[in-house]
Amino acid sequence: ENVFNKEAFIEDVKENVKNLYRKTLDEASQQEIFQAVSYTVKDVIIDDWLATQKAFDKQDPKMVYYMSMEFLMGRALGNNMINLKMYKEVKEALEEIGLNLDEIEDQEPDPALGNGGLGRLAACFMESLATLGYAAYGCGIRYRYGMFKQKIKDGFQVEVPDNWLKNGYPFELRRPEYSYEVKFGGYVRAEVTEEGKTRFIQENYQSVLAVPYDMPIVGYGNHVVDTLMIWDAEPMECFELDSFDKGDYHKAVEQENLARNLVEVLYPNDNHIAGKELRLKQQYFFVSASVQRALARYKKHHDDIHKLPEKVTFQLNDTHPTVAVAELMRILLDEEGLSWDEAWEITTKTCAYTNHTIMAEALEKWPIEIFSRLLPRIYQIVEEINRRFILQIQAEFPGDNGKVARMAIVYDGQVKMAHLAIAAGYSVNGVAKLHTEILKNEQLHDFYELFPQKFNNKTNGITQRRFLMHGDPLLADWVSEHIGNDWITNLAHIEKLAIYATDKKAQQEFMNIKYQNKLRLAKYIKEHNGIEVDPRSIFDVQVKRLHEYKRQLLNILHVMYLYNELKEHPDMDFYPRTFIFGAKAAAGYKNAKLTIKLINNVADVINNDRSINGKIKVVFIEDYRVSIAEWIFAAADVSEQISTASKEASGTGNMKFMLNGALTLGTMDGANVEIVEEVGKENAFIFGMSSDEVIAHERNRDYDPMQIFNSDQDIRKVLMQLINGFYSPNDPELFRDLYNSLLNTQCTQFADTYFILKDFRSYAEAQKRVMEAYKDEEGWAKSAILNIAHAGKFSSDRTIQEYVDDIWHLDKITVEV
Ligand code: 26Q
Repeated sequence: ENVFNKEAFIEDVKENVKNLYRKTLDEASQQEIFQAVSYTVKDVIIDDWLATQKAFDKQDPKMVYYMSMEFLMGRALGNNMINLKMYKEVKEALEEIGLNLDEIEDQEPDPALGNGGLGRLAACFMESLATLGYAAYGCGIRYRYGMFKQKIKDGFQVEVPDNWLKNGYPFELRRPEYSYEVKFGGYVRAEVTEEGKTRFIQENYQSVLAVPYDMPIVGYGNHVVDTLMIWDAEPMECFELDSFDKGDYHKAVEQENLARNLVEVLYPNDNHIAGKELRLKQQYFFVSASVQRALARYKKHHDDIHKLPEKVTFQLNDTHPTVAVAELMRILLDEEGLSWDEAWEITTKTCAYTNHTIMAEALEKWPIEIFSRLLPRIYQIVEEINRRFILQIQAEFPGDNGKVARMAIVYDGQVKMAHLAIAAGYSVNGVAKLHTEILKNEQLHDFYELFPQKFNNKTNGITQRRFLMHGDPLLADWVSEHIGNDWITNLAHIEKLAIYATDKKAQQEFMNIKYQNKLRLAKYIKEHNGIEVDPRSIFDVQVKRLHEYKRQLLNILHVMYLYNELKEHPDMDFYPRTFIFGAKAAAGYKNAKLTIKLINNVADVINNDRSINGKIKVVFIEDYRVSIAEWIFAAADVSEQISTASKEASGTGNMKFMLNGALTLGTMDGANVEIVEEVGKENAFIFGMSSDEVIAHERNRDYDPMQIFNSDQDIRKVLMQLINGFYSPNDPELFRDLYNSLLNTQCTQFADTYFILKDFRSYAEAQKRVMEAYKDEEGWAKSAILNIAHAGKFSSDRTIQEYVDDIWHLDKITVEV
C-alpha cells in the first residue's frame, strides 16, 4: 500500500509547474496549477495502470469492449483522487499552501463526449467495471468538439463550440503505436485464389488513420485502472494509392479532408436520428479501429480465432456501433479466411446489444444508397446476413410475409440497424423492467417470438462515487458516520440508514445538510443568473435534455397555472417554491428551443412580480452539464421525472436525485417504476396515465385534447397565455407553435402527442401533495432519508454485476502493487 505523502505530493506539483510552464507556484495561473496537480495525480495512476496491464497479460481474463458513440465522462481530477483514496489528503495539502481544491477542479473542462443519458451511462459503467475489478475497454471517438456549450441570450439558446482540448487534457495518452487504417468507399473486386476460394478485395478506396488516445478509468481503492480508448482520425502518412491513381492530387486532398472532418464534432441529437452520411462514417471509423485492435490483442495471446468468444465480448451501446457485427464478419472472412458459418458462429457469440429507446424517431435506419457507397464490402456482408435471416424467418413462420416485411434487415431501401443487432447479437437487453417488457410485448415483439432466449433486462444504475461522494461530500460523510463505509463499494449497505429515518436528530442533521447544499446552489444561481432564491423554499428540479416526451412543457405550464392561482387568490395556502430547470435542446429542434424561451420568459415575469412576495421563483440554469449536475442533485428537494409513460426507457437522473435524498414527482415510466417499488409509493408523488393507457390511446387514436381545453377553464387560461402575449408582449405570436403542438386545430389526431393536457390535472394534484408534505418537516425528512436508504439497487455496480453474470461472464482480476 502506498501511503500518501503530503510533502512529496506538493513537491511533485511544484516540479510539474516548473517543467510545464517554467514558473514557480506563486506565478502560475489556476489553470496551470490544475494541469500540474493533474499530472501529479496521473503519476500515481500510471503505476496502477501499468500493473493492471501486467495483470491482464498474466491472468488472461475475458474482457468486454464497451462500444459507444458517446462517453459523457465529466471531470476526472476529483473522481480520480476519490478513487485513489487521496482526495481529502490532497485537499488538506493544497490548503496548507494556500490553494483551494474546489477552485482547481473548476479549471477542468467537462469532457462532454456525449449528449445525455446514454453517454453518461457508459461513463458510470466504465467506473463500475474498474471498481469491481473487471477487464474492460471503452471504445469511442475523441471528438474535437464535444457537446456544445449553451449560452442563453435574451432567453434563447445559443450554441457555442466546446473546444475542450484547447489547454491540453492532462489525463489522455496518445498511443500512435496502436494506429489502424480504416477504409471508405471504392468498390469490391472478387478474386479467385489458387486454392479456388473467392476473396473480396476493396479497391479505389479512401482511408484514414485511426489513432487511439487512452484515458485511465480508476477503480475505487483496488489499483485497477481500465482504459477508455477514444480514436482520433489522421490522414494516412504515405497512403498507397492504386497504381492507376498514382499522383491523383485531388484524391489525396479528399483523403486529408475526410480525416479532418471525421471526428470534428459530436452530433448533438438525443433520442433523435440525424441521417447524415458523416455520422455513419464516424460509426464505422471507430468501430473498425476498435475491432481491429481487439483482435490484434487477442491474437497476441491466443492462436485459435474460433475461441474468440471465450476471451472477448463486444457490447453495443444502442445501435450506433452495430456495424461492428459486419466488420467482425469481414475480418474473419476476408482476413482470417474463415468460412461463413465459422465466422457467423464466432460473431453471434461475441456481440450483444442494448436498446435505449422506444421512440420511433430514434430507430436507426440508413438508406442503402449511402450505406453501400460508403461501406461496399460491409454492405455485401449485411445483404448476405439479411438473405439468410429471411430464410430463417420463413422457415419459422411459413407464409407470413408480414413477418419478413417487419423484420428484414434490409427492406424498403433501408438498412435497419436494430434488426441487424438483434439477428447477430447473443443478447438483447432493455434498460429498465418496464422498458424491457414494452420491447418484448410491443416494439420488438416479432423478434421476441423468434429469439425469446436473447431478451433480458438490465436496469440502469449510477456510480455513487461521483454522485454522492464527490457531488455531496457532506451527505456522504454523514452517511458514513451512521453506517460506516461499506456503501462506497456495495450500495446495498446503504439500507442500514433506514433506522435513522424516524430519528429526530438524524432528520435535523439531514435537513441541515440539504440546506447547506441549497445555499451552495443559491449562491451559484445568484452569481450566474442574478436571481435571489430562498434556500428555505422547496427546490423543485427538472434537469435533463430537452425533449417533448420528457415534458418540460407540462412543468412550465403548471408553473404558469400556479402563478395564475396566486394572483387570483393572494392569500391562498402556499409554500414558497423554486422551480429549477436545466436542459440543452438539439440545435435543430424547434419546439424544444421554444420551450427554453418560454421557461425564460415565464421566469422573467414571475421573478419580477413583487406582488407575490417571492413565493415562486423560476430559474433556468445555463449550460447544464455533469459538473453542475452534481451540485444540483445535492440541493434538490423534488425530482421531476414526468415523461409520458412508456417513453423514457429508464432515466438515470431519477436515481441520482434519489441517492441525494430528493423525493420523486413522477409518472410510472422507466426506472421510476422500480424506484417506487424500492422506496414505497408513500415516499414519492406518482401521477398520470400508466404506460398501458398511453399505448391503448395511441393504438385507438381516441385522445382529443380539445375536449380538455374546452372544459377546463384553468388549462384554457394557461394555453391562451401562450398566444395572447402575456409572456411575450412584443411578439404575441412567439409561442404559437407550442400552442399548436397541444391543440393543432387542423388535425386533432396528432395534437398533444405526449398527453400533456391529459395528465395536467393529475400532475397539479400531485404538486399539491408535494406542498402539503413539505410543510411537515419531520415527515419530509423521513421520506428523504428512506429514499437514500432504498437507493441501493440503483448503483451501476449492481447493474454491471448483472451484465457480467448474465451476459458477459467476465473473470475478475486482481492487481498487486
Ligand atoms: C442517432 C443517430 C444520429 C445522431 C444521433 C443519434 C442519437 C444520439 C443519442 C440517438 C440517441 C441518443 C441518445 C439516447 C439516449 O440517451 N437514451 C437514453 O438512454 C438512457 C440510458 O439507458 C436512458 O436512461 C434514457 O431513458 C434514454 O432516453
